Amino acid sequence: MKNSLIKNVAVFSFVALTAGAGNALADDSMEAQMLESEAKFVSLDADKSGTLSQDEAAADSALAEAFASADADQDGQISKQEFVLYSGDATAAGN
Ligand SMILES: [Ca+2]
Repeated sequence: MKNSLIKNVAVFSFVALTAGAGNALADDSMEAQMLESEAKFVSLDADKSGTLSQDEAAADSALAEAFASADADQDGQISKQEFVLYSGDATAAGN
């Protein structure tokens, strides 16, 4: 049940992006993008500590490269919040 909901959100996000994400959809697609970031975060957090170490970030070459800038408070760990912000910035820059 929960999995199919996540799948639907991912499909919706893809459709919204493909359609050029009109202004009316901005809030929804932002939310979908956040869910996507969180899912990515969970998959990278190998030891389920709730933060990404430099070793864990190494699994994603783009994140490994941007580790220092993604680690906003420079504590050597990327929190979920830092990762969501980093993902949003990366997506914005990609546009
Ligand atoms: Ca940090």
